[in-house]
Amino acid sequence: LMVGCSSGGNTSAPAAGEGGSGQAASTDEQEIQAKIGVVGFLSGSGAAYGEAQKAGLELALGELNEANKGKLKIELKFEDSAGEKEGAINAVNKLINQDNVVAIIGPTLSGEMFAAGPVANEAETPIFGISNTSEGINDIGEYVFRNSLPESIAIPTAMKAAVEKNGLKKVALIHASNDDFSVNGYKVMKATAEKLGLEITGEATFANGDVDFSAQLTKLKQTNPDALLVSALYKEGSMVVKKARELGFTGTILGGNGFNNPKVFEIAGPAAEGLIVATPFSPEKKDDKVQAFVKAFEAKYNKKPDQFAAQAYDSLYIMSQSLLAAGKAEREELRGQLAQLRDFTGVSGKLSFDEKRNPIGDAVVVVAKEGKFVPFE
Ligand code: 1QQ
Repeated sequence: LMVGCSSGGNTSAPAAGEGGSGQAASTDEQEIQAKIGVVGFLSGSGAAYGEAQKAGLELALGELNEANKGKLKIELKFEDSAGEKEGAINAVNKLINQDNVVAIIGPTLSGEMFAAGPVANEAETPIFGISNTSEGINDIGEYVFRNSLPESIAIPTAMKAAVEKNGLKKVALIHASNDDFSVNGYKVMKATAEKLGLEITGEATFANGDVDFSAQLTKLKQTNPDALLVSALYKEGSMVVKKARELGFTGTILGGNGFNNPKVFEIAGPAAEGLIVATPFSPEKKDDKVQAFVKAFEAKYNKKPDQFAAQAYDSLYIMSQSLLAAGKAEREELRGQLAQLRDFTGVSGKLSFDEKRNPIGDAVVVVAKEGKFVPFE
């Protein structure tokens, strides 16, 4: 295995692990040089997720390197996985073995983490999911962390609110059967429907990459549900919403974490109106920390941050805090500090972590209204 050290090769700081004794000078306080890899869905059908994550990370990077001057300098190395398991595995291997990163943030999709997480875990390199919401992510191994709120918390929150306010009794379910996240979300939706005593009138599936959903939606509409529950990524999910409205479905539509991106409004257009989703982050939240983040994000990018940007932003603050506590950019020490995380308040809310490093937090329920998500109340 590689020595678990990282340092910026182009700086004057001693490069621990690169020849010599591998020891940094201990006489004076050296600025810690930490190279962190990022694996993101930066191109392809879900590129808006990766773009939001990159924007959130780069905003946090600027703030942290300024605030930590003389103590810690973080460098980010981005790799594009294009949302593919193979791409994520290759990126993780490269970051660990070639770039010698101290930790990895990402990959974006749960399915990618299920594929690439074991590689990082085997190489004893911390890997930190910022958007992996499926059950079982932390079971990959003790080097695997995440700050993304699981669907098992978010979806029941949204469904309970929708049942209460919209009086739902009968629901139909549709999901992408070739995506781990969408399958997990569907399972949570189904279990929650059963728990809430809702009648399931019908179920249908599609595959990521599909563009025609009329057959499935025509059939589901005929079962006369009060609500359509959609577990999908934004591209297919938004097309499903659009088609359901085109076919004349007027009931409630509720989706999972995949819908928490402004692309939904671009793809679904006015058909997005009324769509209900749960998220740990809302740029509307009346909280000083959230509003300072939204302001800084808007100043830098001229748009509001979404949940993916917020969780990415928070993750670098967690990394910074843990690296400073570790006192060096070393994989094992960093893992130890991350594992000690018991609670953290970021812009995406207050999180606590259970003994399996799973985040526990509150979701807010939002509804699409005139091109943006607003609190569902
Ligand atoms: C997961 C998700 C997706 C919506 C991330 C883009 O939550 O894959 O777990």
